Amino acid sequence: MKVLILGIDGYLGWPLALRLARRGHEVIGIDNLFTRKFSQEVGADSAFPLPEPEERVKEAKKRLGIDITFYKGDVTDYPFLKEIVSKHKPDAIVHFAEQRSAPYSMIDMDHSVFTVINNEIGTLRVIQAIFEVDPTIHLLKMGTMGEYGTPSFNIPESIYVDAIVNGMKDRIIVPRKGGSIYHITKIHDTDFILYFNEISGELTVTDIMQGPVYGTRTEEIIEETLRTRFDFDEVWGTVVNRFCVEAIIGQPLTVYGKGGQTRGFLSLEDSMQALTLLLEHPPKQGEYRLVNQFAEVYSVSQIAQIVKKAGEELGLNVQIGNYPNPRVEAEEHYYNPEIKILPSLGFYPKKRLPEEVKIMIKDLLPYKERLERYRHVIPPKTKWKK
Ligand code: USQ
Repeated sequence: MKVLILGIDGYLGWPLALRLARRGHEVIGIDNLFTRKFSQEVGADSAFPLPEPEERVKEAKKRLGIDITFYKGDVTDYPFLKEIVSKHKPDAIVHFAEQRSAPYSMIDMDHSVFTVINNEIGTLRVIQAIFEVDPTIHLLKMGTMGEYGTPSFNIPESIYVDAIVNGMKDRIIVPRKGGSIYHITKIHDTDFILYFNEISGELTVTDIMQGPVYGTRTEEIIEETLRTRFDFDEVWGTVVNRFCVEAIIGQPLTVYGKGGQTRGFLSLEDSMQALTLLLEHPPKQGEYRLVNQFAEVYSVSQIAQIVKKAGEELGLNVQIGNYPNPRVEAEEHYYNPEIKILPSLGFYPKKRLPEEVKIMIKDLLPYKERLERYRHVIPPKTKWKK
């Protein structure tokens, strides 16, 4: 299969490129390198030093014997995007090329506006390129479990649900409630994709609702030079990855508010497993397929306990802190999402959080000095309520 990865330089994009190429697929990637730039904008950097994209491609060839074609460019630049899609005519396009941080989208109104323009125009341009070049291309679109919010009903794994509204029965889109401007852009992406799928009858889509991903490794990351980026600052880092770094540098774990915020997590390795299964088992032509993608459900407080235990077993002194919540979100709530499509394709989580956290801490420990230099960008600063 020929796969075009939009956002190949990112946390998920790079390991997916390695995985697919190693499985014999032809991999082409695009990235505008914005995440590198935006991480610097907030004074942060990846925990692991990142080679330039051209270097990464050379290292992949040298260490794994695989070929990856890289283009620097922006998916919102339509002539550029169309040229690459026309030139390579991929069987599938993986769309990761979005601003992926909830806090970044909430820094101020300019960052909210940027996130909306970047993410929503990017998605519309990808749909346009598919229609104009080859409508049979499978679009694998990264959405988020955060599109659903934290409702008091069991989250179904389908786009429609039968509901009774004001006493009358109808089939409605599963209610969605974003917890940041970033999450709202993902909801709009889903609306766009579903709409064009329905009016055209031919857009073939897998719309992935993925929970937060954690981890430092995949099977292909066998060398320092093949590592993917790893963010831990208050804007770009996600909760498990941040807690591991905090444990190492002796920063009390930054539990926001009551810590009852509950999400469906999965490891980087299992995210790669799931994405590969979905690409290798595409939906029928013209089908819109929604997939919930996570492996284990935990609250933030439970994660803090897991990281504390793992850290202490490795000789670290780990404190659990308590910070006023910079976000506006439910801190204690019901959470029960359905997951059936990935298991039906053979997905089984290979990594579990308690064991994986230990591996992550071990991988990060040699970078302790580098992590210490970024101590000031760890405490929460970006507030939802101004
Ligand atoms: N949290 C803390 N302490 C921290 C960081 C986060 O308590 O130091 C809490 C947050 O308040 C939130 C939860 O942990 O309740 C998850 O936050 P996160 O930063 O790990 O993840 P989030 O901002 O929701 O976004 C991340 C990715 C995003 C993806 C999303 C999946 O950045 O791209 O879409 O996870 S989900 O969370 O299911 O929406």
